[in-house]
Amino acid sequence: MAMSRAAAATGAVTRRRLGATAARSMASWFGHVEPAAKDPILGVTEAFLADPSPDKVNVGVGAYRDDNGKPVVLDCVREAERRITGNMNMEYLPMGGSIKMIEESLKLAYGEDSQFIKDKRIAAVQALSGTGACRLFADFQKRFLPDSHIYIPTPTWANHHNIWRDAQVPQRTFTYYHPESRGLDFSGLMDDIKNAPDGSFFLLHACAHNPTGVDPSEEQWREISHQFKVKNHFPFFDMAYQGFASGDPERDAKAIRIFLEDGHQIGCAQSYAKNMGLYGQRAGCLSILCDDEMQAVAVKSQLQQIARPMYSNPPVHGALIVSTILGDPELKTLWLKEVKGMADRIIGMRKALKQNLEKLGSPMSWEHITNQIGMFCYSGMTPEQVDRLTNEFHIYMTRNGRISMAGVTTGNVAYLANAIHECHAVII
Ligand code: KET
Repeated sequence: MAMSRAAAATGAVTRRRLGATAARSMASWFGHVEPAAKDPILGVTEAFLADPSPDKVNVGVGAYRDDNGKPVVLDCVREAERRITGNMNMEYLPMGGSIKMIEESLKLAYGEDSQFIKDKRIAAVQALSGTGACRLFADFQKRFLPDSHIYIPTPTWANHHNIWRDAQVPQRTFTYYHPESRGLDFSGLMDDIKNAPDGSFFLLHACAHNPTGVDPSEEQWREISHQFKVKNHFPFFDMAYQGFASGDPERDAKAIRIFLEDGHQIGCAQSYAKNMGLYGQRAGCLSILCDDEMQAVAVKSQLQQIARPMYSNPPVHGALIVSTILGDPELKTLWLKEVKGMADRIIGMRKALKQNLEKLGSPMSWEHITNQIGMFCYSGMTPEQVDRLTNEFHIYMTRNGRISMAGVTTGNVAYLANAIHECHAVII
């Protein structure tokens, strides 16, 4: 709104009276703002894009690429878009998002015939992809259980720390990975579950743990679930890779189903970034299983109230794509085939990377490359070795040694293996 002339004049007088010092500080409102640290994952993409080398390889961000290294739009998504075009309006979605998309998401996570869905016991809202779902939950946790903590696995997706930090929920960590075996530290994990105060919140990766690619076995999940019951802990599942672990979304929901069978109340963050390739559409869902329908209505209304001043309501296009695909048996079948295709290509690249390293005469064991699952291989390389890979070979990856297998292709796998061999295998 334009300022009246009188008000502008008063402002000018006030500024003169404040004197030179105040004027200087007014001129630099943000002079004290230091540049933020680079994001450990998305910062890698920025560095990759800035590198002019024709040899460069990006195995940083967990984003699927085809065998030519190109981003993929799934056929089911293209078909859904074709059906949507000209058929939609641009109205706001409700604060909680698309009801249809939420219904379909719940079926994926909780099971097609879930009694919890029938009993309307699940409070769920469409979220800004997996990140937004986690953030909404963290804010909800802070608001309604202000004294609670969140237990986060070591290691985890770096952004988990930021999300719960910004929601002002204090964090603790629990043991997860066993560096020597490059597998799960199951006894350490169980000890930490037992030693946490009763009724603690735990963040669990539902499948395809990021960054390690190491998941508990079904039997181990059962033991974890049992111990959660004994301790009355709350499991919050981040499910960003449903379908990417085994190639089958139903199988990848197994951990959640075990917890449900055991009578836990759970929270779940779902993302369609990876499994539908909808990265930039920000399509996801947050759900919380409640005691009964009345509680679910209350919880949902509170989640909406958290969303309203933050972004008001979620975007419509990605939600429509999701509900169109999952709501149509033919498109859903196509989607399942395409998810499996992506998972299989990654599994193939794991084998190829391992074989290439062995062919080079690497004396080390590379079994973990094929034992680990999902998008990532947690290579065991040190930050210094990763720096060498980047500086000498133009290979971009996170400094924790994580390789996004989704960025490995028939064309770059030999180059990658050779560089790893140079920087890693011979040093240790
Ligand atoms: N949880 C996990 C475990 C995860 O790896 C990601 C993304 C997300 C949630 C969030 O995804 P969203 O796009 O908000 O649905 N991970 C990859 C991308 C990123 O860091 O943003 C990654 O680890 O490379």
